[in-house]
Formats: sequence, C-alpha cells, structure tokens
Amino acid sequence: MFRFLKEKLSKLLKKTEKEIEKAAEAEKEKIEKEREKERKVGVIGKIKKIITLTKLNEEVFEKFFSEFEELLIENNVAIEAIDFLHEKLRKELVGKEIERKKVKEALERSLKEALSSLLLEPFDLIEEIKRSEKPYVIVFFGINGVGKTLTIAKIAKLLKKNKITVVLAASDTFRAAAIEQLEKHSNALNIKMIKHKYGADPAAVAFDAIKHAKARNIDCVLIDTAGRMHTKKDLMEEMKKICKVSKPNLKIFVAESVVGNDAIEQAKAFDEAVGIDCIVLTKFDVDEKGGACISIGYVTNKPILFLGTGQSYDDLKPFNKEEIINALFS
Ligand SMILES: Nc1nc2c(ncn2[C@@H]2O[C@H](COP(=O)(O)OP(=O)(O)OP(=O)(O)O)[C@@H](O)[C@H]2O)c(=O)[nH]1
Ligand SMILES: [Mg+2]
Repeated sequence: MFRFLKEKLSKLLKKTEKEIEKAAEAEKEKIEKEREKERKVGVIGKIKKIITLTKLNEEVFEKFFSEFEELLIENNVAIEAIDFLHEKLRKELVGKEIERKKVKEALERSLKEALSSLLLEPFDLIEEIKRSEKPYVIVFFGINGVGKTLTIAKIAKLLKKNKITVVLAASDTFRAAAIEQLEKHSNALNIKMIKHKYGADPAAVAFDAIKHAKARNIDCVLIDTAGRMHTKKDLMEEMKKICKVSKPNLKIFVAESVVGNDAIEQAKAFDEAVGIDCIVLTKFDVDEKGGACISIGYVTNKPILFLGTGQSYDDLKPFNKEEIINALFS
C-alpha cells in the first residue's frame, strides 16, 4: 500500500526542507550584511530569530504543494480531496514560523493533521448491530466482480466471532453459479443461507431471509446482490426494489481500491440511485497506489468501514485513520 506515494513523499519533504533551509540561509546573510552596514542593536534579535526559526513563504509552499499534488494525482487521490488539502495546508503553513532544524517534522505534522481532517471516522458495526433491533439488515451492492460476495463472507465470520447470529440471503439470482458461490461460504462458515432458484426475484429472497431471521431470533441478515453497472437503469431499479422490500438498516457499497477515482464515480452514482451509508474498499492488498482510500470518504461523505486486504476470510481490516496516515510516513 502507498508504495510509490510513500517513497516520493518522503523525498519531497526532504527536498522542501533543504529549500527552506537555503531560503533561511540567504535571509540570514542578508540580515548580517545589513547589520554590518547599520550596526543597529535591534537587528541582533532578528538574526537570532532567523538562526533558530524560519518562515515558510507562499512561493516555497506553492512549489512544495504543486509537487505534492502531482504525487497525489499519480496515486489516485481525487481532485476534490487535493483542493481541501491545499486550502488547509496553505492556511496552516504559509507564514508559519518553524524551528529550522525541524522543518521536515513540522511539514509532516501539518500533513498528518490535514489528512486526519480529510478522512472520515467509521462507526463500530458490531456495536451498532448489538444496540439495534433484531434483525439488523445489511444489503451489499456494487459493480461486477468487486468482491461483494467474499466481503459478505468475511463480515459474516467477523460477526459470528462477536457472537452475532447471521443468516445470508442469496439475492444474486442472476449470475451463473452465484448462489453456489455464496453457499460454499455458508457451508465453510456454518452459517445458514436462504436461496431461491436462478431468475427468482432477488427482493423475494431478501424478504424470506428476513422472515427466517425474525422467526428464529437471528441478529443479522446479510444480503448478497448481483453485480450491476451504475449505468444500467433497469438493474438500478431492481436494486431500489430490494431496498424497498428489505428496508435495510445499512446499505454498504463495495468497490475495488485498485480502480482509484472510478470507485468514487461509482459510489456517487449508487448513492444517487439508492443511497449508500458506508463503503468497503476491497483489494487494498493489490493496490500499490492506495489513493482511493484517502479521498472516497471525503468526496462521497460516506465513511469507509472496512478494507479488504486479501482473499481469505480474515483479510478484512476495520478502516483506521491513524494507521492509514502512519503508513504514509513510515
Ligand atoms: N486480493 C484480493 N482479492 C479479493 C478481495 N476481495 C475479493 N477478492 C477477489 O475478487 C474476486 C471477486 O470476488 P467476489 O466476491 O466474487 O466479487 P463479487 O462482487 O461478488 O462479484 P459478482 O457477484 O460477480 O459481481 C474473487 O476472486 C475474490 O477472491 C480482496 O480484498 N483482495
Ligand atoms: Mg457476488
């Protein structure tokens, strides 16, 4: 994760530190010359200050930021998020007095703070389910092949581990082998799954799973749906019907981290069509850039709940702001 971004960012911070140092040296020399010329006592204080402190001027900042911006764009961070960082960092850094020996640390600190206010904090799903009325219904959707079904299995395992009982709804009645795929997970995890035949109404499957949960006092229903392109109107209508019938407590949008800004466009389209509550970003383990996780929350105003980090059931990480930020500067 952040393979390119991390290395280049570290180089850029060092380079900016040198530039600021150079500017400070030049300023110091200028003042020393002035002092020699004028021999004014008051200037001594000024020199002392410049020896230990330096100011980041607008020019140095903009130069730094334009390179930083390039890095972020290259690594799939969305423009809206970059604009936010620009404004925030400009306010924070331009004209700020920084200890000369600690320029890199000061820049890093400001970057971390700016990133921290950019990233949305997720809520605790386990707590949310435990304090809600039973059954807590979650529907998963997204485009084809992003990892919805595997994410459902991962979350089912996590819930089970936390003593939350689960039933799965095989509401992808469209794609060949989709029902068997979910069934395999249901068997492996020993979790009940409700299914109909292929071609059946996905909303009816969801309805039956909820009925089953109510009858058996099951805590949570996880509804798998067919992958659909957000541009396909009839499939989006079907999605709306599933939501209307199942009245989910939570609508999770699943997207691949690797597709970068496309994931954001998809999230916006699904949000407009059915409304999304939060996001799971999958395939984070194979995304060398990682920028989507920096900006998708800010742009869509929906928190990332989990990151998918591999193909086994335990490869699901709760989204953690601090971890993400620290990974950028480690
Ligand atoms: N490396 C990696 N692979 C993943 C991750 N999540 C899912 N996959 C893989 O992505 C592929 C598609 O996963 P599915 O769960 O079938 O995706 P889906 O969204 O349900 O697909 P459709 O039902 O066809 O729309 C599978 O090979 C998964 O093993 C992840 O976090 N990391
Ligand atoms: Mg699937």
